[in-house]
Amino acid sequence: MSVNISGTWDMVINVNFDAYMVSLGIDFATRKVAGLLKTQKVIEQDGQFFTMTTVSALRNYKSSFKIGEEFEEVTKGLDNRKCQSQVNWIGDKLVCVQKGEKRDRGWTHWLEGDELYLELYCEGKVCKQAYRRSA
Ligand code: 1AG
Repeated sequence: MSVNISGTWDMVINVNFDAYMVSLGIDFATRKVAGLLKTQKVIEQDGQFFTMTTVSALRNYKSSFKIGEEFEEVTKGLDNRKCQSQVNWIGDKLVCVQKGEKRDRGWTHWLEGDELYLELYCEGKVCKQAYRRSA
């Protein structure tokens, strides 16, 4: 039995997002605007199938995948790179590895109490985010 992280989640904490964006080569002006965003995660989870939509005032980013199956991810509207991505449960953590031009790239989602956590990492930089269920 895996954890159920489905739902609509509002960002409450966002630490080191700027450094993560720098590691992805995002320009200064875009970083300044993106850094102000309070994003929402809309997560649909149906067994092994997931759709995650990151919603913001600037743009949205949608990704769909099946656990354990590599897929081509194009980070459209973000850094616009192609990755060979794969998501797996490692214990109670949902771990994504994004193989591509950037080394050590990926993310991890997990639940802790009532909060959903997300760590986004790229080339040694780690952004830590927390979300609460949307009212
Ligand atoms: C993700 O979450 C990506 C979530 O995979 C978006 C996080 C960072 C964005 C990366 C680089 C910034 C590039 C451009 C900035 C412009 C706009 C920012 C918009 C942010 C919201 C779309 C992992 C998982 C779901 O939760 O894939």
